[in-house]
Amino acid sequence: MNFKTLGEFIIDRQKDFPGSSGDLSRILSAIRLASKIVSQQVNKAGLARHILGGVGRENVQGEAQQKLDVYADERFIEALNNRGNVCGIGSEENDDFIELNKDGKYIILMDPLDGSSNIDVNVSIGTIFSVFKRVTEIGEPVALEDFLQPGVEQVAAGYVLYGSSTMMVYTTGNGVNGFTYDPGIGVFFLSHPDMTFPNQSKIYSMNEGNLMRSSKGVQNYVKYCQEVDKETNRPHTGRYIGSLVADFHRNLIKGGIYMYPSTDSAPDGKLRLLYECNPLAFLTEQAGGKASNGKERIMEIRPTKLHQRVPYFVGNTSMVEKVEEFIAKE
Ligand code: P6P
Repeated sequence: MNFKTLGEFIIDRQKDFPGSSGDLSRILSAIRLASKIVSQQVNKAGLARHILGGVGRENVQGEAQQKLDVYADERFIEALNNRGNVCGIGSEENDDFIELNKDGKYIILMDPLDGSSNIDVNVSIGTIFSVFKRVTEIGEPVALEDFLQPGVEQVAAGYVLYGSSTMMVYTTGNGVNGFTYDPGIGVFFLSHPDMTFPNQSKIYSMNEGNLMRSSKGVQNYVKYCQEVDKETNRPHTGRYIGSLVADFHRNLIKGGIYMYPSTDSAPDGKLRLLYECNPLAFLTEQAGGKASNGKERIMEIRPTKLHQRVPYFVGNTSMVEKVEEFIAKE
């Protein structure tokens, strides 16, 4: 096997941070461990009756919490807490942030299992994570301001995709690399080095059931995607899995744009800035793409709430800029 393992890669890349304490490496290793544990359960969800279905309550988002949501949330919190260098975690599955070791230097924001409504129909789902250095004093309890940092301050971000294979894709600000998990030996191998959006792109990804409730600019952009024009590679192809990590990952490899705009029933859109939009925006910019709310760069938005939602347009720069043009003209 001539592939580098994720463990070797993490250690190799520590050289990018001269004088590094290895804390970030330990965090990435904790995420690696938790993703293996979650992957094992996700991949037998159909058989694991004890772990399938809802828990009979809603999360802060008002969404029915799935047993696997709670299971994944607990595994990532445990693994990160055991490393001792994380002072707090903000998670989609918890109303408030969770205080961990007050001597920890880092905070984590995560969606432990995004797209979990797809579990019962065997569609790919994912974990999304974002890592920041705390802004409050080490030794003090973590505070909300540690979590409400703009995306440009992220030190690492990535996702785990539980699909036909389990993959971990992440960045620490020096490009994007993808690792495929071999469950037979319990190791992630570097299978997708230096990932970048391809130049050619013709996939647009949106829940078009929301189209008539979206702005005129978005409606005009989708119409533009559907027009026949050989010159500009149209009509584009519509693809929507309904699982953000899966849609994003396909676009990163094949090129495309993912859109979740604001609608009249969801004026701020559906996706959460801190643990969905920011981490994928960091990966996107590192891979040569663009992420905006239709008007401004996602990673420059100063957050005001832990579970804040934003309209989201992410993918190939040319496609994001084209929809921004239509929005500007509306
Ligand atoms: P809709 C899943 O709940 C999620 O957050 C993303 O994974 C996905 O892209 C989106 O919501 C699907 O939302 O409204 O199209 O069902």
